[in-house]
Amino acid sequence: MVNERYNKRLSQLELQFEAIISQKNSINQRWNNGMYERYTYPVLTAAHTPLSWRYDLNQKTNPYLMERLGINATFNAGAIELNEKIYLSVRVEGWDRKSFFAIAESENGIDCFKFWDEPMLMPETEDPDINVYDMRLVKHEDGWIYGVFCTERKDPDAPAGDYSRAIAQAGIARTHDLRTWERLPDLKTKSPQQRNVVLHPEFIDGKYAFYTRPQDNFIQAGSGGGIGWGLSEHINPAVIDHEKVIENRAYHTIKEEKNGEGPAPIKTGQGWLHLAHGVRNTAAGLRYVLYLYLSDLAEPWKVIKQPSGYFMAPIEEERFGDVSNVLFSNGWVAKVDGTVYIYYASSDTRMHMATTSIDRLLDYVINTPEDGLRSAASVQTRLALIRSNSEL
Ligand code: M1P
Repeated sequence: MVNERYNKRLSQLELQFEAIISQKNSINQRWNNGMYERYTYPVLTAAHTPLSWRYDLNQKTNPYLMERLGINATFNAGAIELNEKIYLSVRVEGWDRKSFFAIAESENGIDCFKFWDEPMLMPETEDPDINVYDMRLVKHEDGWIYGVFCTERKDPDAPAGDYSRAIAQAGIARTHDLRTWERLPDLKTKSPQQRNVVLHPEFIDGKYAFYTRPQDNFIQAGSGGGIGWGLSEHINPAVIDHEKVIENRAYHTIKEEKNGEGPAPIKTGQGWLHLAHGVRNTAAGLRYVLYLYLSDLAEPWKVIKQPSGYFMAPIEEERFGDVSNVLFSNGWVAKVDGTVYIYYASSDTRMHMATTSIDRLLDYVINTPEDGLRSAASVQTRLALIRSNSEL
């Protein structure tokens, strides 16, 4: 018998889905600060995932057309440009809280992102990952595309009954086509926890270089934290013997609690441009914002410019989600004409994008005053601005 209700609901779902994935995007004119343009609509949400990932579309086995395997969020995506298209390696989180990776592609990188037919099949090591997330995609000068991501497993030393203590480490995989992945051993460092590990795109003295984030425990940086730097002779396996912190946390700043490298840095004539996240505590919980810094071209571990404050913080709907008050970015693309596409997630829920340029980012990092670290110093910085304006 034809189930009319089923058919009607399915066509509605299909229509809604088509409307979502073909939505055109445009610059949000209300938020122009000269540094970048935010776009009006999120580029990816849970509703962008194909219906066939969430619904059993067989009327016989799913007569009520139930969404049994829903998707909770699509966020924290790595980004890469290949064959003039933009590809995002998206953190897709199911209703079961497990994250996995899936590639979404777009012709223009601004709208109409579509997920590939199936999620990524990431091989496991002999110690299976419990959860994987936040992949940074890097075209390395060795010829491979690397995906470096967080692999999380239950802490074997957690006391009985503690089901939240986890160990985070950096998983490493490589590919040539984003479809077939070779999993390499996890990065070895001396730190008990690693998250936000990023592979530098070039060899340094013939070695692989990583930005790391050593941490004492799963959530708190403790005595650790700060963006670290370490070299490894090989990538298979990658082992860092000496890790040094190059971008520190600091009291009463946007990165007081912790910070972490975002995507791999962009090479410019004036140094390596870095996008990172800074975290501070508030009465309402942790607040994650994005900031920029510049490091030396020949010695990328030497930070040469640190503008004060944040570059981007959550606004409007970006403020709300599963983990509210969070902006996080692990993907950006520098195009040949100098345009930069920044892909960022809000509140661990959805993906957005903003456009800017290498010139503007360099102007921002080089000419924005540093943090004086005291209210009186901030007043002096602002007074200098006001007084030079009054002389115009
Ligand atoms: O929930 C906010 C972010 O928390 C973690 O980032 P960090 O290690 O810097 O605290 C990550 O789990 C990240 O995925 C998440 O967006």
